[in-house]
Amino acid sequence: MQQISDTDLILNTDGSIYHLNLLPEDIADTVITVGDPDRVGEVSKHFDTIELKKGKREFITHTGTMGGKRITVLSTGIGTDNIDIVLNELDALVNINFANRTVNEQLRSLNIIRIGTSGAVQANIEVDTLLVSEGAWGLDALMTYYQVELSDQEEVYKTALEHHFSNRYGNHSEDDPYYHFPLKVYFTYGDKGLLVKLADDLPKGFTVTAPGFYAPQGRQVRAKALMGDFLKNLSDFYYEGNITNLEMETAGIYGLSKALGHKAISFNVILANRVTNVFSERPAGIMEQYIADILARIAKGI
Ligand code: R1P
Repeated sequence: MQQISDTDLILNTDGSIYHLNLLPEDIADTVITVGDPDRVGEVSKHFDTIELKKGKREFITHTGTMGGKRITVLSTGIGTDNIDIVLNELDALVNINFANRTVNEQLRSLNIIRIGTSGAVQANIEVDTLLVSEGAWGLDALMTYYQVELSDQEEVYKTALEHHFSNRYGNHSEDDPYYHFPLKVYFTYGDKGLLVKLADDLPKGFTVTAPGFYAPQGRQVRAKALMGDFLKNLSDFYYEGNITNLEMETAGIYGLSKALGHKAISFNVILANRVTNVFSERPAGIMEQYIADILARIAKGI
């Protein structure tokens, strides 16, 4: 069996995985991911027991039990570059034998549940609501580095958004500043089983994962955005539905989970409405409320 090299899979001297600083026994089969390291404690304070607290850089992990079930909460930091590290290292922890550096014959499938914040791009989605991503487009480049077989429907969604953008920003003359727009888009669904088990009664949406927070999400502060009307061009895209919200991790989580055989779902706490320009008046309180709600769903559904 082929061995994975010391630099493809880096282990620390104590045998833990390089960035997450975790040993295989440190994680549960259900892993909640949050962007903000401070949110880890806000989740684990609801656990009945906590057996482990570890961390390195922005990757803080708590593992414990809730209603007799083992559960891990882990912070990813911001962006799909971090998701690349988190998903590959979580997978290595459960599916690679660190002693002989080979892939286990029996593969384990994790439940990966994102609890994150997000901005709505439709006027009728109110701040302080909870929205679940049925699927997500990645406008970042992460999944263009992996071979993932898209379903026919995923291929159709991917192409539909690419066509929409090239109609708006491409097909112009060479001296048009938008002509060289380097759009790379991918689309992946969340896990249908988890969507049913944990979020059947919740509003679903289609999410765009952006590779940045400012111009890549249509914000104009000082650095001048290249693409005029970017937010409007996202909002008015329609293919069997609109884009509902923008954030920075979901498409990477869905794409890599699919590539590695894990199940993923992304909960978005809507803190901003980008069309009406309203921001939540109680971002911490509403997140606290939804953490409790989502944990109750996990306790019941998984
Ligand atoms: C940007 O402020 C961050 O907030 C959102 C985005 O996806 C990005 O990570 O999620 P989190 O609140 O989970 O970090």
